[in-house]
Amino acid sequence: MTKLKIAIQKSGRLNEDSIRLLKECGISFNNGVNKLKAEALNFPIEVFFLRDDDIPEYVAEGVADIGIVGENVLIEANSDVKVVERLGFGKCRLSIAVPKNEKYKGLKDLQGKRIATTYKNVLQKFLKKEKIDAEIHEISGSVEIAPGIGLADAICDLVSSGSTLFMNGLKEVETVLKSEAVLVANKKLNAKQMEIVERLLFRIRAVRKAKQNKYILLNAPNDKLDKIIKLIPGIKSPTILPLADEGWSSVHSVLEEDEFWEIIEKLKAAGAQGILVVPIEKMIV
Ligand code: PRT
Ligand code: ZN
Repeated sequence: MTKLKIAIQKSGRLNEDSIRLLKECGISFNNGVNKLKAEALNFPIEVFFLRDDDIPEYVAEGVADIGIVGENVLIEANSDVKVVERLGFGKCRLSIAVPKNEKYKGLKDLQGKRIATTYKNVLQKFLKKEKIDAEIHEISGSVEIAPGIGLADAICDLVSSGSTLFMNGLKEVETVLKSEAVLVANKKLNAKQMEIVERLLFRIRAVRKAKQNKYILLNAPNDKLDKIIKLIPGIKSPTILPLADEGWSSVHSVLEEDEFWEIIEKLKAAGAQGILVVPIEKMIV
């Protein structure tokens, strides 16, 4: 039987979310503590636990068929793989930061400066595109301390909350790249392997869609139903069931997370009562 080899990060920021995603897709396997690989028990995949930096090349060379990796690592590595899906976790940005007391008016201020980074290739391309001639110092870690020890005038590093920059007396001045975890695939998968990728993708999309939506139940007086129904579009249209209490109905529907609070406020104002909001586990539309 054909099995697909998926590479995920062994430990680090993407490890837990990658494992969680696969488990939410109903795939069970052992978590890979002190292990290089684990076989799924109920889905034709084998999970490889690797350093994130190795994943793009392993997938490009077919050692693994697919992988989960940060776009930042992928773009830096410039490997020949296909991005099949953006996964919505591991979000961060690759940014340029300078000492916070430095006056910074724009990219021209970086001209002739020394910038420390672990993302040499991405930074080089960015500076070239912006026609800035700066000196790139490639270092392998703790980039944020480089200006403090006189190694560089600026840094280019990943930022999520910004607290690392703040604690090191730096301020973010330019975004070079926005990144999130992506599912990548080898470009030469055969039809059988692609079929497994499609099955996995179907599950991933159902899980992600469910997270972006909530199931909502509420009671409404019948004379307000029209107004309330207009507020909640639902997948097709809301389900309306009569309550035992005459003159009242129960309305069931699905709301998107983004517009959720705004709609709840409007529903209350329109006369809805007993509003229940329930998470959705999987959503196939
Ligand atoms: O051991 P391995 O090589 O596999 O892991 P790693 O140490 O190289 O990577 P890891 O686990 O730190 O990050 C894995 C991936 O998570 C990255 O490639 C990004 O795609 C993603 N990611 C998301 C981040 C961050 N957010 C992030 N904030 N990766 C690193 N950081 C670091 C950043 O480098 C800086 O040191 O966190 C610090 C800044 O965080 P804030 O919150 O203070 O801004
Ligand atoms: Zn790494």
